[in-house]
Amino acid sequence: MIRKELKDFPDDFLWGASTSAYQVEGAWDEDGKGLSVMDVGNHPEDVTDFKVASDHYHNYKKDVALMAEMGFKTYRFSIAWTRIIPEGTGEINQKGIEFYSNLIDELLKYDIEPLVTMYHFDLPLALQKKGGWENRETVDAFVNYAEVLFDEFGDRVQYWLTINEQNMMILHGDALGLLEGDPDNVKKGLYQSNHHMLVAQSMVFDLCHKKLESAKIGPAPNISTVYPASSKPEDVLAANNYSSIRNWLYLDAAVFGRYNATAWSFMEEKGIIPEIKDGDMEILKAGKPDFIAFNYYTSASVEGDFKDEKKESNYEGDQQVVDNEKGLYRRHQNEHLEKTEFGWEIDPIGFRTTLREIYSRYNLPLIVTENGLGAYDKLEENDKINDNYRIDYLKKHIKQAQLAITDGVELFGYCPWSAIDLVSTHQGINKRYGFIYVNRDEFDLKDMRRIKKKSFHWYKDVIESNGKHL
Ligand code: BGP
Repeated sequence: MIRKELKDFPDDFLWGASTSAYQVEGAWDEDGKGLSVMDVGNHPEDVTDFKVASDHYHNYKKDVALMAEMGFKTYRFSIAWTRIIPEGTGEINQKGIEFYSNLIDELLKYDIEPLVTMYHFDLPLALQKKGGWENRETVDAFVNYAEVLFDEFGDRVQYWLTINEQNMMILHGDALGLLEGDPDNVKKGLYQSNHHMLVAQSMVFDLCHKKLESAKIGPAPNISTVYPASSKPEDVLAANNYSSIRNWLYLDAAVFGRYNATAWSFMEEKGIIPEIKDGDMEILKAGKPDFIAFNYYTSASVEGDFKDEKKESNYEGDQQVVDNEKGLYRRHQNEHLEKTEFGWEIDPIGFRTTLREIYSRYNLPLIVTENGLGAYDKLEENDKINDNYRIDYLKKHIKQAQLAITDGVELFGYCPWSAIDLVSTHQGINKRYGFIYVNRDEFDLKDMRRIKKKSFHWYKDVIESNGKHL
């Protein structure tokens, strides 16, 4: 095989890392913050809730200083809607504005570009009580909230992300603590919610461009390449089905302003077509993203053979495990991939393929807003955390990102999950992802001190060398 000469990461490449408000901040009811669905969600009892999390709210200066020490060019964080507008609509909470304003200033002090997610799973509870995203009024509430963010922070924030992992909220809402009961019974409402989110997102793209001359905005779904279990045509078709329903439904709407035909026919077949109001499709067409942000942890594999009915129910309540859709696709165990301690398959080459697939389909600049490995890190003597497995995972993925750049993909940033340890969506604080260790356990808050992991020093060197030292 001919070995390609690798292209360098661009000089202004945005190296950084990510977090989300409810998973890292804590201070769940302080300074006028309203309740979000995450504060009251159906959370597993054997792991911590999100009330204190990593207490970033009170430690943001310390945390940002550590990010600066690593050399971050960007920091992707989310704003808690309920800190800004506690009830989702209506009154604005100045203390919430102040917190994010200070955080942004702190980042800019170190020349770290803020990359802001407007909404990362934590819908205001007040809106949920009125039907959440199923209620059309939530569209206006989101647009109004976005306008407040643009007015308050638009002078300092250049990069905006609308909705984190809309596709995972629709496909795996129960794993994320968003839904109760049998997901099948709520599907119709979900796809109505999905439509409203798509409309709201497009309106916000448009609003951003109207209000802020040089700002850039994009969606942030979780995108993974989908492998067929074999070259059997049924399997290939199943992979195509799953990719349309999992990936392209979301990005086709965000970028092309239309529904993906395969996903539409799936909704038709299931009787879950959303109500589309006059003018909605025009709204979808009008709002355009400037780039695509996406999260990638692993690839997916499916098969299309449904003869063995016994294998039908496999649902594991995890956002990275395929939930079978009878007659369309069924999860396949990819025997070529190793797994993390938490059962997520590790697939760096799949990352390169995913980057290529997205870029060739949409031709927009890409930024990776999550990628990483959750593990039970061990705090050893003298405050050492030897997270070699994390370094190995990230190294392999960065290598593949560079190969994708060499393939011609326009990639302008990489933000692994997560900058600092935080509470996982449903598996607690001990499923750790950070470069910075937070000294607490599920139910013992200890001293919450920050400790640099081995990966901290490694990533610092990666950034310093612009990806040359891996
Ligand atoms: C994504 C979410 C994040 C994050 C990550 C890791 O789906 O956007 O919020 O938590 O997955 O998942 P987990 O926390 O379940 O390990």
